[in-house]
Amino acid sequence: MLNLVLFGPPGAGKGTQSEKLIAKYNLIHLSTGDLLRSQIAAGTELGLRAKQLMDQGLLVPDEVVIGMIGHKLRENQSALGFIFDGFPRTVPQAEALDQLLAQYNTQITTMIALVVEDEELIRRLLKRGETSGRPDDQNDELIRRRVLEYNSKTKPVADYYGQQGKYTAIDGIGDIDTIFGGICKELEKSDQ
Ligand code: B4P
Repeated sequence: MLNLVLFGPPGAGKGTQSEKLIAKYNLIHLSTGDLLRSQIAAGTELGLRAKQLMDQGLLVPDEVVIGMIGHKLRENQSALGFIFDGFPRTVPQAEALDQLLAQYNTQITTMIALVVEDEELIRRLLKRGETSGRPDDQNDELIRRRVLEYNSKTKPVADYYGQQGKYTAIDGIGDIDTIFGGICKELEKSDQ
């Protein structure tokens, strides 16, 4: 069973590569960003609280995203594997994910980190903001805040998986299909 954490800063290509990976490996895609945006679109209380934080480039509280992922795992108990996109984003989220997966006698198999320098991230997200309508992609200052949140709260998650021997870094700059090829090669290596 393949349980992949696709990791990287905002704009690194997690969502872009997830789409291609789901098609190839028949995995269930769990993106906390997408789950939160669907709560916002539905106008739920959780969505309203999350929107206030997301619009400021801040992370949503751990218990909120852990609860959402726990619910999705229960709904998809017979799945052949998962791709976690944008989750875990803090060490407590990573610890909670291990505990959740242990309930189903499974664990994270690999973490792939897409490495992209800050200025390229900002350029990509500003470009996406021209068409996405996402409030958190709209201005340079807000995007820089998201990158700062990543550097202070999310980066330590890489060490968490590194200590378990599950961390692999992939260059996230360049052609989307070439990056995808590199990820597939790593996954097939770790499956042997
Ligand atoms: P996310 O939805 O996860 O947003 P993201 O990090 O911006 O997306 P992603 O990184 O997937 O974008 P992609 O590279 O695909 O989170 C949004 C917010 O939700 C967070 O800021 C936070 O507030 C909240 N949140 C989510 N999860 C949370 C959690 N676990 N805990 C707490 N809060 C949480 O795409 C970026 C752009 O780059 C696209 O336009 C794409 O076309 C382009 N691109 C991709 N690859 C490229 C390449 N190789 N070359 C050039 N451009 C490329």
